[in-house]
Amino acid sequence: MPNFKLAPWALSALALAAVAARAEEAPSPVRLNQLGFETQGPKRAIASDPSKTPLPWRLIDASGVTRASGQSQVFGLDAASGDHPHQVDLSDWRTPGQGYRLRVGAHESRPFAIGDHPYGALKRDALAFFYQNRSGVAIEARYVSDPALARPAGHAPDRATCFDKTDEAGNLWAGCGYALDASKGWYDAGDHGKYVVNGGIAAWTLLNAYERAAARGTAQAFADGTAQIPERANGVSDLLDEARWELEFLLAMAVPAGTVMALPVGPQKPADGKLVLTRLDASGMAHQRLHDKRWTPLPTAPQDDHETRYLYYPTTAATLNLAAVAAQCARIWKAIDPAFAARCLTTARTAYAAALRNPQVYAIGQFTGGGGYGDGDLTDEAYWAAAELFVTTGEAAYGQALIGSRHAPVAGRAAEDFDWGSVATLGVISLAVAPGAQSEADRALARAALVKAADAYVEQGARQGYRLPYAAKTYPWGSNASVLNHALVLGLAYDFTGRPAYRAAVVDAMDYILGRNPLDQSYVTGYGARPVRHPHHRFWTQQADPRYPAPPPGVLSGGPNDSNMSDPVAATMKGHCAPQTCWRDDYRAFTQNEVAINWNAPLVWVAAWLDETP
Ligand code: 9MR
Repeated sequence: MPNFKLAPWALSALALAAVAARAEEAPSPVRLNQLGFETQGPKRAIASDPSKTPLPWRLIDASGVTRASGQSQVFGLDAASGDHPHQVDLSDWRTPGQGYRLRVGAHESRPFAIGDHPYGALKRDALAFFYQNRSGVAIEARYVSDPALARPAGHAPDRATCFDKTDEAGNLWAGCGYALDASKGWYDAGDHGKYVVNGGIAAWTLLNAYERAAARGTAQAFADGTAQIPERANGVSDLLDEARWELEFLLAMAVPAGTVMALPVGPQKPADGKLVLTRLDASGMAHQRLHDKRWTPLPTAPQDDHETRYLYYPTTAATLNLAAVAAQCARIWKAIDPAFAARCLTTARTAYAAALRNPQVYAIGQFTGGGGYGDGDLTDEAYWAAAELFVTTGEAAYGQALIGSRHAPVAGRAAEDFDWGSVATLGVISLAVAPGAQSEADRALARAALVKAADAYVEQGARQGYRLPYAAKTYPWGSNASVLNHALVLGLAYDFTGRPAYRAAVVDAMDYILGRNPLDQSYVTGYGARPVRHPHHRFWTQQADPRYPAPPPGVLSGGPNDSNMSDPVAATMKGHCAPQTCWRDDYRAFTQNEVAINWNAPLVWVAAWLDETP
């Protein structure tokens, strides 16, 4: 020991450093859901060990008594993780408690809990993500877990005109002669952009959580007053209040009647980026994006973003997204707020008609300062919009569009995977669960397609070393949401059939998200012994600058991504990581560790489902 006295401030700095060091738990070779296990639910753990023969395992309670034991199941080499997993199944042990440990061979887990309803807090925190990313309103200290998370309103109002400059490829855009007040909405992700395509699927997912719960009689779980939001005493479900914040923005992104604009028509892929623009009637279409004219640095709090913001040209994809979600809105608010529902329905019809008139305006312009959400296949968007309009109105024209689509459910065929760019299954889900005009036969066909998809996911789980019901060879940007979207379909399949294998697979997916993965990482802030701490976000960016807050609990990291490793952190990992390990808890790793509304939405859905579906 050096023989000198430390100044008191140095002591406290050391103490703080020790606390920080303690907080950063070392990874354990025994991986399990760090939130713990449900008393009655499946309980699977993975130990990574090179042994080719089974290892003995023991479940030890808080007082050191062995409560269960067995032999691990050797999986062999697992491509997704690069590990040699041993699978352990403790499901038969159903006694709640704290401080359990699992010993597998020479390895011992951290203490973990078994209890009822472990997801109650998570579903609320995951929903609070949306309030805290609201644009156009102050985030008040009384509604957040830490006063440092409060902030003045950003982009209030968010009024913008159309981009009227030269884009990155040298195309000159004419502007539009109007400005829209597209205030409200949620910031998309780590950036302050607002995008109709991604807003569409995110809002739909929350609204579907509501519709599914209402159909099952559990909608009171998010009743008025259950969330910490300004609308918590307006007599309306807080889940709906939150989704409406986004809907108001989406509705505001519609192109005014009587607008003629020069837009790119058809799948143009010019080598020099120069687009052919054609003048057409854009009335009722939706602008693709609203964002800053250039990228702002990290950190930038919303209220400190003084960049000029523009509306970027309307696209068919955005228009169909608007049609779909506005149609969903129309049926949900019909009895709650008839005037709002009517506004939604008019917008949905107008948008759908505009998309039929202009079916091939793709998001191919090259603009900086925001994300593209470009998509070259809009047949799934068209199916989704027609499905939502048909469920809501029952009108023959929408029904005909469904029959003619290659995305329509067919007996014996599984529903497609979905994400922001592949949305047909959203329509299938609404046909399967939403109250509406669809026939019982339509409903049954849609359910069968979802059950068939769920069967495939269960099978995928059996082939994965970590048993997650997801088997991509390459992990996409936002892979954690892909895993959770599988869980959403599995949850629905369980609703329809009651088969325990589907519920078990939902748990498998959530186990992976909360720590049963090769990095021993909980991908949700504030949950588990090793939670993500440093997501890519312009305000929750304490790692970049200690004057900014750490993220609130309940925020999902996008997760491992070995399909696009373009950020400075990912670039150093290229070629050196198995798909499930291409991830770092670093705010600069925007391809791996960003947050996004379309990722947190399925976290809300799945956490709520688990909490409300015994
Ligand atoms: O989630 C999007 C992912 O599928 C794309 O591959 C990626 C690159 O285009 O963009 C992601 O979305 C980002 C958006 O463009 C801008 N806001 C942040 C989003 C999440 O990273």
